[in-house]
Amino acid sequence: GQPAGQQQTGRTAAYDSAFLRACRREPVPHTPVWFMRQAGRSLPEYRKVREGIPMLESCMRPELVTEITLQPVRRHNVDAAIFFSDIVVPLKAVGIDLDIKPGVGPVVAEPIRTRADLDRLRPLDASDVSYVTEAVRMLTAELGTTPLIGFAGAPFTLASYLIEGGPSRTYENTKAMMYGDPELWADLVDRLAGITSAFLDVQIAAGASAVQLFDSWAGALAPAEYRKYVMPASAKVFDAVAHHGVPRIHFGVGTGELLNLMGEAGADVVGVDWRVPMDEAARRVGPGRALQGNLDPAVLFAGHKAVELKAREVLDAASGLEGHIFNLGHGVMPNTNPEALTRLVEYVHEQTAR
Ligand code: 1CP
Repeated sequence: GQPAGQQQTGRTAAYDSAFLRACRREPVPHTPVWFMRQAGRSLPEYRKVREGIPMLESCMRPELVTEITLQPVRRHNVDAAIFFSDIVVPLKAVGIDLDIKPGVGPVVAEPIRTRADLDRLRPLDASDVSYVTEAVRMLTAELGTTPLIGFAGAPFTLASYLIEGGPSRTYENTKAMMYGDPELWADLVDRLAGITSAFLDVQIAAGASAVQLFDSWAGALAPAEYRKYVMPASAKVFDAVAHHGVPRIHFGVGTGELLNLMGEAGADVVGVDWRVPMDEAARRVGPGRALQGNLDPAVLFAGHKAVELKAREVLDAASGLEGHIFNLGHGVMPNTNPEALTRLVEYVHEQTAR
C-alpha cells in the first residue's frame, strides 16, 4: 500500500527494459550493462562540452546535463543512463558553502564538527533543485524506453565530506564524531537522510525509473559499527522512497563484509566491487535481491582479450543469479579508452543473448 495522495511513479516507459527487469529479478533478453561514472572524463565529447564550465555550475544547466547524460548512451549502447550530477549537489542546494575542485573532489569551506553546525543543514525542498526536475523531465522524454537512474550520496559518505572538509583516506574526524559523540552523529546522519530522500524523491517524481544510493566509503567500517551508526539512516532513505515502487540500488567500495547489511538496509539491488566474486556475493546477500557488478575497472587498460576473459569470469560467477546487472566494481577511470567500454557492452550483450 502507498500513503494516500502519493502516486506510484514506478511505471515509466522503460518498465519492460532489460535493466529494470533484471532489477526485479525477472527473465531478461540479455544481461543489462551500464557503468558507474559512464558520463564524464573518459569521453572527449564530454570534455568538449564542459570546457570552461565549473562542475557544480554544469550540474545546474538542464540542457548540458541532458547532453552529458545521453553521451554514453549514444556511444556505448548501455542499457541505462545515469543522471549527470554529484552527491554534493543537494548539500550545495541547502546552502552549504562547498565547491568541486578539479583533480580533488568536493571541498567544504567550513566543516561540520559541532551541534551548532547542524543548523546549517536545513531540509531540502524540491524548489531548491528545480534544475534537477527540469533536466530529468527533458532526459526521460529523450530516453524513451531506456531507463534513467537517479542517485544520491548515502548519509555516511556525505557526512564524511562535511566533517573532513574534503576527500579523506582515514576518516579520522568522521569516526571521532561517530565514536565520541554518537548523539550528535545520529542527528547529523538523520538530517542527511532527510536531504537524500528528498533529492531522490525529486528525481523519481520527474521520471527516473531506478535510484542508486552511493555509500562509496562505507567500506571503512566494520559490520557492527555499520549496523549501529550508519544502517538506520540509510534504511530511512530506502523506506522513504519505497512508495514510488522503483528499484533501489545500494553500492559501496570495499564493502565485502557489509553486503548482507547493505541489502538488509532496504535495497532491491546490491552493488558489488571487484574484491568479492559474484557467486560469493550472492551467498552473502542471500535470496530476494538482485546484484550489480563487478569487473575491476583497471582491467579496461589490459587490452581487449583480457577484458573479454575477465568479463567472462564475471558472467560465469553470476550465471546462477536471479537478477544480474553487469557493471564495473567502481567508476570508470578517467584515462580509460572509451572504445574498450563500447566493445565490453557488445561482448556482454552477445554472450548473454537468449
Ligand atoms: O556517470 C557519471 O559520471 C555520473 C555523474 C557522477 C556521479 C554518479 C558524478 C560527476 N559524481 C557522481 C557520484 C559521486 N561523487 C560519488 C559516488 C560514486 C563514486 O564512488 O565514485 C562520490 C564519492 C562523489 C564525490 C566526488 N565528486 C569525487 C570523489 C572525491 C574523493 O573523495 O575521492 C570527485 C572527484 C567528484 C567530482 C566529480 N563528480 C562528477 C564528475 C564528472 C567529477 C569530476 C570533476 C570535474 O569534472 O570537474
